[in-house]
Amino acid sequence: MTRLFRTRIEKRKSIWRRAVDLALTDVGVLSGGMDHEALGSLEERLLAADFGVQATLRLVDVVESRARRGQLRGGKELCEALEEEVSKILEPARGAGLRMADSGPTVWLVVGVNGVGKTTTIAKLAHRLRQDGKSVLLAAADTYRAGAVEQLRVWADRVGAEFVGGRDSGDPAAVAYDAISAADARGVDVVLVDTAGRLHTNSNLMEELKKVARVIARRLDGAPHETLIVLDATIGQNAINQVRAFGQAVSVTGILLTKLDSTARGGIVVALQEEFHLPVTWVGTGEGMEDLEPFDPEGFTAVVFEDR
Ligand SMILES: Nc1nc2c(ncn2[C@@H]2O[C@H](COP(=O)(O)OP(=O)(O)OP(=O)(O)O)[C@@H](O)[C@H]2O)c(=O)[nH]1
Ligand SMILES: [Mg+2]
Repeated sequence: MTRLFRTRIEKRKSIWRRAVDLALTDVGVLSGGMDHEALGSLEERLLAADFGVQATLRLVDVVESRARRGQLRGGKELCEALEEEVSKILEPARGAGLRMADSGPTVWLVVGVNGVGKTTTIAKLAHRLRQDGKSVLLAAADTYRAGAVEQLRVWADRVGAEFVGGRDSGDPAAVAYDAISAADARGVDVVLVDTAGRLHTNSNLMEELKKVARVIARRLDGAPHETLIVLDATIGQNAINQVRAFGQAVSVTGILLTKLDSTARGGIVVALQEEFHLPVTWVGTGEGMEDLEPFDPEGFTAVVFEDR
């Protein structure tokens, strides 16, 4: 194993170690089982780490029934039981890559509320794609926030991507349309469509987003190949409401989870999977363009439920 590869694995591990610290060794497992207090403490820790009510209840139930059958004799067995059950929850996320078109340009539409990291994550994905030898076009369909078009143009230059931007206050659907036409004409592999941040409660802006998705679908058969919602891992269970609300406007196919470097509540990946069965595909771990990691369910469970 190369040193670089080992360093990357260590970095990934340390992110999850920081982002989900359950301190399971402090949950008292009595010889032959867990008492009421220990179960309560486990439940509290899972909720505090943002596993969400649904996944937490499922996990505590599993632990309780194993304890009742005398299968939990210590911390190691507790960790194994949790790891096994969370692996089942995360199973659909395993190996979930982002879908590419069979031929012609691939279009990924990126949505989410204000400030969650949409534009930065698009830049990071574009950087990855460029490293993989793909040609990329960034479409600035955020014509709403002043400076948004320029922000994406700067990223396009930095990562070596082509760029199509609208005028401020222009029609975002028209930008997406023009971007796909340009990609088609120039033989570009992947178009990443950046959209304005919008509160999921703002119905006008949600209507506008529907129009963007509709126009993309009409312009190119099979597009968008992915509709990715960006979620800020630091906001907790509100992320669940955001997925639900955006899901009513557009058909969300995957989740990009940002700011894992700034949270101790990374259990949200489990809550999201349990609730929506939508894969978390990539996670953001900083502000730089290298700070993006593929989400790896096995790595996650191995680190989070390590008997430390
Ligand atoms: N620490 C950290 N900061 C991040 C990450 N991703 C994005 N940010 C920061 O979050 C802030 C907002 O990022 P943007 O990419 O502009 O967010 P946006 O969703 O496009 O925002 P709007 O277009 O205004 O809706 C910036 O300061 C980013 O550097 C991450 O993974 N970790
Ligand atoms: Mg933005």
